[in-house]
Amino acid sequence: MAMKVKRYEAPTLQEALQHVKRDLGSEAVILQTRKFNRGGVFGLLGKSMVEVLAATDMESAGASAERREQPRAAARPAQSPAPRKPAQTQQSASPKAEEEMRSELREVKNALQTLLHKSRAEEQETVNPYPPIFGSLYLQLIENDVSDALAQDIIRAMDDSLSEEDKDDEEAARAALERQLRRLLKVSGAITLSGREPKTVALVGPTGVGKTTTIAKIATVFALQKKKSVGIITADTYRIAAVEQIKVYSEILDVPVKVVYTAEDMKRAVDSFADRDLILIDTAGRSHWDAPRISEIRDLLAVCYPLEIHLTLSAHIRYKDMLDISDKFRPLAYNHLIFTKLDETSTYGNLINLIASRNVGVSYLCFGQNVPGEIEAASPGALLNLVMGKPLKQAVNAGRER
Ligand SMILES: Nc1nc2c(ncn2[C@@H]2O[C@H](COP(=O)(O)OP(=O)(O)OP(=O)(O)O)[C@@H](O)[C@H]2O)c(=O)[nH]1
Ligand SMILES: [Mg+2]
Repeated sequence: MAMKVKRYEAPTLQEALQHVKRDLGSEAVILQTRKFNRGGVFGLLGKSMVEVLAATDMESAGASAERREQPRAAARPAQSPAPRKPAQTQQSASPKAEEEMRSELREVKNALQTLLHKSRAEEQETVNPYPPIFGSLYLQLIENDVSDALAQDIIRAMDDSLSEEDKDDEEAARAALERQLRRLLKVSGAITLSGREPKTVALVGPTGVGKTTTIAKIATVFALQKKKSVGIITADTYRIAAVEQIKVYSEILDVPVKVVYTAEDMKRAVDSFADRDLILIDTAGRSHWDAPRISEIRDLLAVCYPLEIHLTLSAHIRYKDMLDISDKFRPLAYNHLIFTKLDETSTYGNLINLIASRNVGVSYLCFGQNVPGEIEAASPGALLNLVMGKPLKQAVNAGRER
């Protein structure tokens, strides 16, 4: 097999890999990655760069280049039908030119072998060559916003879990990826009612993420579909419209609502719903940097224990913000995660980035403004599909089909 080997440089591994994919196609094998500093004085203060050495066989490189050519060819004016030169040139290469090319390739291969041996001996940041399918699965994860560190962990774990002959088998590699992802996904799923005692559930989180809307969606599922008795308590007296908003939902759903201002009010409201199956508590949205206001919520909820606390997050925010929010809301001791606004993004890697780094299960996935509807209990299948880039509606329905 004739190999084509190329070297790429970019500020991040992700960008370098995107160049590789664009240039050599998704079958490319990553032979080596290395970090180095560009510029600066004596190697100090330079710009941190990543070098990637990638290889592909000539055929698939040609095929991927051809695929890239197609849109341009289609856009060409009809009066200038250019003949497909590159293919002809390749076919009519003289035996001498072909032999020269072969010998060049042999040299490249030899140089590569030496380089790989050397790098294995000296470099700690070297990625061992993986089979091509690992490369394309890795890129698929990166394209869906799975963090580079997590994607590398997943690929390493796949490599460890597969036998040598299964490593080249696409189906086996995909199944291994699915197993690794499932291992990372923590899912708590729908709220379960505990029996005689009412189940008390509070939603907390940043401003405007959809807490009130999600409370209304959950109330609909339990009150209308499951025919359970539901009570809603709102502690969001901060915004003028907030109380009105929840009252409108409670009237439509025919579910009683209590508005509370203090911990004593909260205690009375919870006690008054002692005959209910489910008590849903809506709280005011708080900036995660506003620790005093977050502790006000903690004081209000302290009188409701035992209760479930679901931290509600918009799926479209940056991973760094998700991490900060999930840290700053820790004083509330939340024990579930809800992701809303799945419909406002198209990549879902952040969900698994966060889930893998926090020991909390996902309860619900929300994907639209409509009440009722546009909510699904989280399932491993749905999260897996989202992370692997399946279309939203298809992905979230997966849980129901299983
Ligand atoms: N696209 C989309 N919009 C949503 C979703 N959930 C809620 N929204 C919208 O987001 C906006 C804020 O929703 P709320 O339910 O008021 O959010 P909140 O978290 O209660 O807001 P605060 O109480 O002010 O913190 C509204 O316009 C909702 O219709 C969702 O899953 N997808
Ligand atoms: Mg609200």
